[in-house]
Amino acid sequence: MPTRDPFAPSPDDRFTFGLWTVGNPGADPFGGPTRPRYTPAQIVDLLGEVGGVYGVNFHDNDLIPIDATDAESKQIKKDFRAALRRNQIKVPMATTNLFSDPVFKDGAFTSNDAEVRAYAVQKTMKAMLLGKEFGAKTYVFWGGREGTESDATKDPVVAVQRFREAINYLCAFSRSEKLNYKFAFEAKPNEPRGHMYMATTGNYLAFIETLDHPEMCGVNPEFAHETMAGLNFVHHVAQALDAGKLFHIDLNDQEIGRYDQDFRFGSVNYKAAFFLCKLLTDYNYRGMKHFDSHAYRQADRGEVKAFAAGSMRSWKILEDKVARFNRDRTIQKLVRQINRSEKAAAAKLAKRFTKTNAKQLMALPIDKDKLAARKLPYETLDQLTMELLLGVR
Ligand code: GCO
Ligand code: MN
Ligand code: MN
Repeated sequence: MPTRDPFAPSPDDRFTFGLWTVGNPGADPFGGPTRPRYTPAQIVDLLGEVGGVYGVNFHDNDLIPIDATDAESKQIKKDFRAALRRNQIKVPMATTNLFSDPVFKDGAFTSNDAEVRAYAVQKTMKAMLLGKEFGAKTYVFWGGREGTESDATKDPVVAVQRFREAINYLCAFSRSEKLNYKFAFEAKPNEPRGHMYMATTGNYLAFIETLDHPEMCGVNPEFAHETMAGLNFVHHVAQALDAGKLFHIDLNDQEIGRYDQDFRFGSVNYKAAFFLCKLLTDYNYRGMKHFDSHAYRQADRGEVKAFAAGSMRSWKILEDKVARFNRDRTIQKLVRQINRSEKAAAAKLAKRFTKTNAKQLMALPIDKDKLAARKLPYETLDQLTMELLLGVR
């Protein structure tokens, strides 16, 4: 009897892809497409062939070209809906393309032109309705063109104010139309703009608290985005989790200091990928895991499928590594050893401020040299982690 593949994905894993990710035709700034452009329905069929996929997400114009006629749009939706049904694939997230058309050359919600800003809000309202037609629950905002090359061109405080005005408007629209969206903001430091305003997930966590409806807003951090800037992605996700704001996540990979590579998840920084998987597992994240990446330019249709299957498989393998880490006795003993007792008198006094606690803590003799001399076997712990990851443990 063939044994079940322990790393096979299932819809329960909540893995999603985008029409623009698996449908990416392989063009780059130096050359045209290397693969045919598939229709939305063909992309859904491809994901169905891969198997185990929960959902497919889209920008308004991934589904309906910006200049489509009503008749064309009707036909595309009909074909797409049929493909979703026959492959049992859902649409959990939708978003707006506010970056490709020349009208957005200086931004959408932050453009210096008030009519461009109005057009961006109008386009987003229409795209929110389109997403709802297919059952999307999360609405992602990625401000691809919200930034500058030269700060002579825009007042950066005004830009934040304009952004807030647009988001408050759209929150109110979602509420008044009973669309029930959760908004998820996606930061990125640069590309396509020289500098983007909301460069990190932390920028958005602070911004959200200034909105009219912070409760409906969270973040969609992307592995490659913080990594491009040389930052530790896992720490950004952790802060979002702590704030109860991790509404969605974009998984892919990226080498530090390079162009925006959008590599297959797990293909470069697999140690960081492991710690991300551990974080989401330990904190029981149940949201969507969206692969925002694309296959190498050399890939044909079969290789695009291999890319999609590989993305999910790597996550499942890392989940298995996390389980091993969490039940490895030697590793867990070290973890306990390095997290020293909370029961010590000083620790208890420093836990919660009261005037009495503070007074007692002030007076308490603490031997700092003794504390400094305590063992921290971090070399051993990290080496064991590496051996586990490398498959010899
Ligand atoms: C990028 C971004 C986008 C967004 C997408 C959804 O670097 O191009 O990651 O792929 O995720 O536009 O909002
Ligand atoms: Mn990206
Ligand atoms: Mn993304």
